[in-house]
Amino acid sequence: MISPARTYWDRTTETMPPGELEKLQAGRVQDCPERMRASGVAYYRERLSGIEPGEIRSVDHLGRLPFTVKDDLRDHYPFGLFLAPIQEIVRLHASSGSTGKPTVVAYTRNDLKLWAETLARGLVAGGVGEGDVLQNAVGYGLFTGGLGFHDAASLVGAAVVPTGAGNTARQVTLMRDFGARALVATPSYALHLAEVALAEGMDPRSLPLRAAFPGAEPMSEEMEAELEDLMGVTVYEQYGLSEIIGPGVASSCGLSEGMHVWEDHFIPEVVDPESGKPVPDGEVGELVLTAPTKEAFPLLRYRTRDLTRMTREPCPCGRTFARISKILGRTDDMIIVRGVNVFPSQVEHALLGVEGLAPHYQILLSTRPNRQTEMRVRAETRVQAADAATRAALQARAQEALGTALGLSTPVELAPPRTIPRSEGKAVRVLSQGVESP
Ligand code: DLL
Repeated sequence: MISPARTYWDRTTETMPPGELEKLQAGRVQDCPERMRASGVAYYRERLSGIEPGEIRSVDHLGRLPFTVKDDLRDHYPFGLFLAPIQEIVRLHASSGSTGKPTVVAYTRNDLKLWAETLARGLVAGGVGEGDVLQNAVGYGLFTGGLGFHDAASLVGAAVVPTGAGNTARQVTLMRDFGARALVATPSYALHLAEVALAEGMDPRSLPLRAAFPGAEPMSEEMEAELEDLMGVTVYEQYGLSEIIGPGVASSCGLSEGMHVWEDHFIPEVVDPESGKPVPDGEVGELVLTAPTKEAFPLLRYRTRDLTRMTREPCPCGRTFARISKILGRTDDMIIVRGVNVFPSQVEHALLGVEGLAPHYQILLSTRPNRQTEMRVRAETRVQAADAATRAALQARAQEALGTALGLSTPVELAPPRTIPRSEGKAVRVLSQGVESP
């Protein structure tokens, strides 16, 4: 039953002394390049040609290996990098991405077990177990969210309601009728669910819902607080990506900031995105992950493009695993406006600090040949402004907040309540307009 945190799915592993963890990781990183070499796949042979057999003997040696990037996966579409023969593969997922071929990932039976185990740790940290109804409102299908959480929730013994995303009014009714105590949804869809519940005259706070497990897109502190407040839940944020396994790479324990990386299987490094050199703990950089234990598709030093900070400060929950902060942006979602670097997450942070604005916004970019990118922000108001003066004051406050946060004067358009499109999965916040090819 949902109970306060400090419960573990796998206490021995989750609280492993750092020295033991290092030993475990060392064995795993040693094995993986050898498996790759033995596979006969030309890509691995070439990639590892400068590395002596047995050279990688600890996590500290990982830096000698080249990075893997998304294009490596695309270039070997669909199955070119898999180590397991198709006879051993029991699941395929894919993520579309905005350009080019999708990236395809594969799982053996053991990989599916490993995935459910690591994600189960996150669910149990949020108190989910037997006797709980968990509504799984992320997409089922090629997206890893739906089936990933489904298997993990089944493993911990919760009764899963596999609604997937969409059909929101019905979701809300089911949530009430089935007495869901846990919800999995993207943060933007969780907000939308709360909004629809309120519109149907149902206060989500009066429901048995106790814990939410949002992930798959950035969520500012303000957005998290809004979710907790609107739904009367504790939020346990989840992080992951299909290439590494799906959700279940890192999970929050609710007792400290950030998310514990399940680093017995997913080994994190944080590097300077330009130089690729490691940055010290506490500094922002790009998260690089090594997944040495998967059978079908292990990865060495995969560049996630996600920007975060890592800490090894002890956590009151007793877990010894490193934590990453909220994802602060992606190296590829940075917008350069009049020479200033802007991340959408900064815009969200600034807007949600302005009283009167709802957590729904769009960043509108106009790019014209030989002109600098211009940025406007459309921000939804919580209520219809009573008069022009109130509206103008709110607009001015929003512009000021953005100006301070970004160091850039940014025009703000106010949008009436409930006019910015809601998403069922990952919200689209940045819209490019007037793009012409030069
Ligand atoms: O989004 C897996 C997932 C599903 C995670 C459900 C959590 C919950 P992809 O579709 O491959 O996989 O997208 C991965 O989503 O590189 C991040 O940029 C972003 N992302 C995932 N979790 C978070 C998070 C799933 N908690 C990409 N905060 C990643 C911010 C996140 N961004």
